[in-house]
Amino acid sequence: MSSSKTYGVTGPISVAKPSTQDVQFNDLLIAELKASGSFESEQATKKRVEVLSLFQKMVQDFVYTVSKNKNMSDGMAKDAGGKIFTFGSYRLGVYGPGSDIDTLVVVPKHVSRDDFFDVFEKILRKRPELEEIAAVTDAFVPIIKVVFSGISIDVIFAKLNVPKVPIDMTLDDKNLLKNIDEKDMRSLNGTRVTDEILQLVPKPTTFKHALRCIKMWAQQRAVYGNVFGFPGGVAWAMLVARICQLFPNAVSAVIVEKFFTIYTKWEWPQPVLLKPIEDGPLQVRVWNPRLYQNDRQHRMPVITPAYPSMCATHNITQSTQKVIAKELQRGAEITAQINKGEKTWANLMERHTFFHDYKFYLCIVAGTVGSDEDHLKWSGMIESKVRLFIQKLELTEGISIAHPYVKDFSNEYVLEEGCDVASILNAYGTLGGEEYLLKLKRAQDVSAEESKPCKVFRLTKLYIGLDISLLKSEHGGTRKLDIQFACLEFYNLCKNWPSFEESMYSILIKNVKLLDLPNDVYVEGETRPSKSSKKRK
Ligand code: 3AT
Ligand code: MN
Ligand code: MN
Repeated sequence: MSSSKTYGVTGPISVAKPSTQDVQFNDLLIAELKASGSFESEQATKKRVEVLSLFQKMVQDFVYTVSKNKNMSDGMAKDAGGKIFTFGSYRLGVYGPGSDIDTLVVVPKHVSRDDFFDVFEKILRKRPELEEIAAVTDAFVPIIKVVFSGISIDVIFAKLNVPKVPIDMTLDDKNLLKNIDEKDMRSLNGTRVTDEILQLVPKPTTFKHALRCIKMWAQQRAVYGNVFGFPGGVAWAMLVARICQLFPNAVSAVIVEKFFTIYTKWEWPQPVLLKPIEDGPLQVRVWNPRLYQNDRQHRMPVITPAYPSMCATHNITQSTQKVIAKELQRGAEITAQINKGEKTWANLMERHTFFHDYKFYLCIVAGTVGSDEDHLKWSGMIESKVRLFIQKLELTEGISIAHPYVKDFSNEYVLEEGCDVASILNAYGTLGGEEYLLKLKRAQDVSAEESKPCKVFRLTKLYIGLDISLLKSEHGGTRKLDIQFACLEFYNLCKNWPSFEESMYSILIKNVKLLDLPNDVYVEGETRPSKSSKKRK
């Protein structure tokens, strides 16, 4: 079936049907996705569907219970409804064996967020399938995280200003956003955006397979992750969706190829839009670079389709943009070669070489003497600020790229007698420090009973690769790079955290040369760079 409807803000570039060669090209792509474990088994997917239908029942049970408590009649309490929606990779149809299910519980106006964290949580706790549960009531988007029948499920909540939420309810009507609070609006956003994306692509299956490929590529190449200034899942999805609109009849492999050729030529900061930006009934900001100075600073804007439209890539910095551009270029070259039979899809997905590529790295170490939860808050806060540090580094003379790595590394050591926090902090993150650290007791190697009397020092490290352009001073000699100012500002920013306590939390930024990178940043089978390897920039 070919599509005649026009999708997006311009007409298609080509409506050509796939050639025999396109189909072969595509078969190879699907085979590669299967071989690398992108899809889960049919049985596992069936399990997800069953769990979701059970959750739907629990949500109705929840709304019914609260309604009855409010003295509603049995009929009215039943009619009040309640519905579970999904978003994230599950909703987009690009989930793998390790994915969670992101869900949204939507309820009518007489059911409150407090009821969700009380009545609904109790309903969850009663289930024998429940393996883990953690509620975070004070987050930007409050959430209950559970592991249920072996599946991780994130549950968020939204209350609508309507008397009932029937089972056939959809969330596309923007008037539903009237008179609801900000937390509810934020919670609704994920589902509203993913639902719209799926409606705005001509062939959902083609889109899903192409997106699986781009997600895998972006993860392997370490250009996936909003926190550190790269596009996240939703942004990559919209980028792929736009290409699907431009080539409505193409197979996934061609979409992937066009993805690279089009985005290597894209004239940023021209935005990627899936439909014209809509006005709406609320006093909320809609992305508009003509109106807002802030929005003009977005380097590679990718705009969400659901009202109120926002930029999903506002975190991209000068450096991460350069890194993304280089990866897109590589993708364009390799897909062209795959087309000629000179390379394979597996070549496109080869792992990045971040820990080989730079002569100099910075390592940010966050340490906590305290609970796991304390450390998660401290290190999470630091991670969320790394982007600002990157921007400061970019302004430092002599730095042409400050490239953040998209994953952190963590460890926990038992503080026995004779080992101190400062020495561990100094040793962590370098090859030179490894010998010292190996002698320490790791918390994961001792039983809870054994480590109880001792304190545990928890550490997380993050790496930034630096591309340094040599500086010449006025007198002809080379000037030293001075990152003191950027570091100092970052220390201050982190230590200004309201829960900061000098006795509990530490942070240290260190210079690490390529050959002094520790072993744990390399994966099995990856050879460490050596003095003779000439791969360095
Ligand atoms: P997986 O297949 O689950 O790995 P995903 O795309 O579903 O990939 P997540 O489950 O992490 O990724 O996130 C789903 C959506 O939830 C994406 C984003 O809109 C929202 N989200 C994730 N983490 C946060 C967060 N810390 N704060 C607010 N929203 C978040
Ligand atoms: Mn998810
Ligand atoms: Mn999730």
